[in-house]
Amino acid sequence: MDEIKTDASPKAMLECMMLIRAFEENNKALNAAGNFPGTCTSIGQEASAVGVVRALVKNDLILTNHRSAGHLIARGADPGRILAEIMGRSTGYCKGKSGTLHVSAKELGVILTSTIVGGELSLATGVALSQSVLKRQGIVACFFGDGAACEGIFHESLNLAAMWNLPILYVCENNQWQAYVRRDETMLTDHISKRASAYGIEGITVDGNDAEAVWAAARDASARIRNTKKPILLETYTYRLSGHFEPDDMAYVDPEELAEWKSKDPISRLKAKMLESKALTSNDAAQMEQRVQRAISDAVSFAKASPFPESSQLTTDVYA
Ligand SMILES: Cc1ncc(C[n+]2csc(CCOP(=O)(O)OP(=O)(O)O)c2C)c(N)n1
Repeated sequence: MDEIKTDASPKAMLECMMLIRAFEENNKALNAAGNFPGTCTSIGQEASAVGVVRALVKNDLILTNHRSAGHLIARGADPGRILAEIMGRSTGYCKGKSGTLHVSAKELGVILTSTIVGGELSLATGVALSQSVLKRQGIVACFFGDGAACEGIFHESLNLAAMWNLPILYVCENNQWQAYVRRDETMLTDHISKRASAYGIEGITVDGNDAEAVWAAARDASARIRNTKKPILLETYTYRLSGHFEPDDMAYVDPEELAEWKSKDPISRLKAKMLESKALTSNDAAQMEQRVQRAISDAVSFAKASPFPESSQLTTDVYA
């Protein structure tokens, strides 16, 4: 049974980031071995996913993009069911009909992942409108990339949300890449958050490789959204440490830039901080690693043993 997770203790966030990393590395390995679809992994962006998602409460809703495994796992998704979905098995979140690019996990309040870049922005704005009209408590968190922030749909969505006081946290994961194009080839400024002032809303940039800082910023921002019902734009400044879509040898990335960002790896960073302050022992860390590896091998066994959907199911659940 899936359970929404809200534990934001440093230990819980660290283990969750380790699980996301192991899940994504495993997807890369399965793809390299053949007979497994390519996926857009979120390696390097775990602190952004975990920090924001763990700042939400149970009745909040999430809409995300093509790089969604971290958001789903942070919310409490079962890695086995995500993997089953990627492998087209009937035990997956959408009974094997979506792959990673269109996942919806209603039980976790994850309304959709959108493979149409920017698509989630207008849909999330619509969901926030419905939360507002129906006087529901939950706010909406909408994840998108810096590339999506260069599309017209970003401007229309934020302007409308500002005008209509919609309870939405727009989270731009600025990972410096837009597929194979460097961010600085498509925009002259470094920060997406600056655009918030154009709509009369608050814009914040946070170090997206610092899980605790992301969590604090997202928690404060979501509290303000609940109180004021006004949208906020939160930019998590981070880096995509792996390819855009597997397989990807990243030949287009400057090795020095990559090495610099690897030295800011969000997982090693939090782990080192916790070991130093004695909030974590090396034994704790080893146990976490074991639990994570067990979870991944259980996920693989579960997905591989799961059946494909029956052909009679081809047209069921296709329309909402
Ligand atoms: C409307 C649309 N245009 C182009 C694509 C192809 N595409 C998929 S991901 C991507 C890059 C998106 O960059 P960004 O929004 O920064 O997200 P990131 O991949 O960096 O997480 C592109 C161009 C698409 N899926 N949808």
